[in-house]
Amino acid sequence: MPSALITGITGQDGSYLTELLLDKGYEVHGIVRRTSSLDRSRLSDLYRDEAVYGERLFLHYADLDDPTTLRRVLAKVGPEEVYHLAGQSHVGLSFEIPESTCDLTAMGTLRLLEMIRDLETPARFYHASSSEVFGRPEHSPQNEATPFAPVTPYGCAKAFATQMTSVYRKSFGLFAVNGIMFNHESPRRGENFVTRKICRAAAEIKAGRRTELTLGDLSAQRDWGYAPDYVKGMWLSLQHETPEDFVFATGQLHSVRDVVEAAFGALGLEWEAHVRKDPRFLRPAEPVALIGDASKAKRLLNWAPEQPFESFVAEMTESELAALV
Ligand code: NDP
Ligand code: GDR
Repeated sequence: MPSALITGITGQDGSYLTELLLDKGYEVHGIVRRTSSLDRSRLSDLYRDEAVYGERLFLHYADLDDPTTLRRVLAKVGPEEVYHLAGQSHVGLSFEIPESTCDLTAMGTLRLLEMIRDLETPARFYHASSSEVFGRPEHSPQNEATPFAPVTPYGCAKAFATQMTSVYRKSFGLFAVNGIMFNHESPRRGENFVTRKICRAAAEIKAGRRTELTLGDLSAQRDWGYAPDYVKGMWLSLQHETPEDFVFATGQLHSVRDVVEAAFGALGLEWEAHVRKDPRFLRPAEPVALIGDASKAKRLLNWAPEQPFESFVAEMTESELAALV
């Protein structure tokens, strides 16, 4: 049975990746940090399944800023593959908490690379990099050769971690891969990311629980895809014969306004009467024209995004509505 260790297993991507790896016959280990609530909602079905939890899925306490714990888990598990997804993943909040964002996301990745380098048989390593490394690029769409120009603390931290991953590949021969992922969403998206926030508000307005949704920049554009498609790319990139960096993206731009129209439209609501702009949600700097060219992933991994924009926005909105009744 192949074994994998996932950092960030309790997050959106970690939970879908766990399901994918279990389906493929892996033994899956995840690191979790101590929190005041034991509610790991995205994993709860697996956690309650006696045939899975404690049999093929194992959780270990550790923290990205506590290297001893990470080293201990790595030594105990001896994974063949490490999927490094943990970090402070909110770009807007990285302006409020830049030091901890950089410590976890940049230094946390370096610490992990150092530990893997020391292993007798180094695990294959996947780093969850981000389109935020491109910031304000000179060319669109962006691919693996596009220079980094981050404009946010989060983007700077990911740029450092991405370049370190490639330094460790080139200098120490690690099988270390950067997946440069553009935005991807699902019903399991964190509640303060814009797609989930919009879909939840649309459902609550439909159910008569509220009347208003406040947002920042409605004209901001992103290349939005569907999270379960992206975790397939993570797995494929570690099965490739050579370690390479890959862009994972849809190649299509949509605005925040498009998300609002799709979510409210899916429930037969007119959005104009409900949406209000609030400068609190504007950021000191925004990346522009982030749109990905995933042709390398298509060519070498046979990867392509499957679920289209309107379809996953509708799925997210319906899931929010179902949770209310
Ligand atoms: P989430 O925010 O949903 O999950 C983040 C995970 O990191 C959670 O499991 C969280 O644990 C864990 N974590 C945070 N801090 C620590 C810490 N100090 N020690 C251990 N674990 C920690 O993110 P996503 O699943 O959406 O994204 C996964 C990764 O991919 C992130 O690194 C993100 O930056 C990156 N990425 C995501 C994209 C997207 O569109 N989703 C696009 C590009 C990159 P806890 O549950 O305890 O908070
Ligand atoms: P992003 O996602 O910053 O791209 O990072 P987010 O959903 O937070 O923002 C997308 C765009 O929407 C605009 N926006 C708002 N955003 C939030 N969160 N709340 C609002 O009210 C709001 N109004 C407008 C934002 O300004 C932005 O332009 C995500 C994360 O998953 C990162 O971890 C990942 O690396 C990148 O995607 C690629």
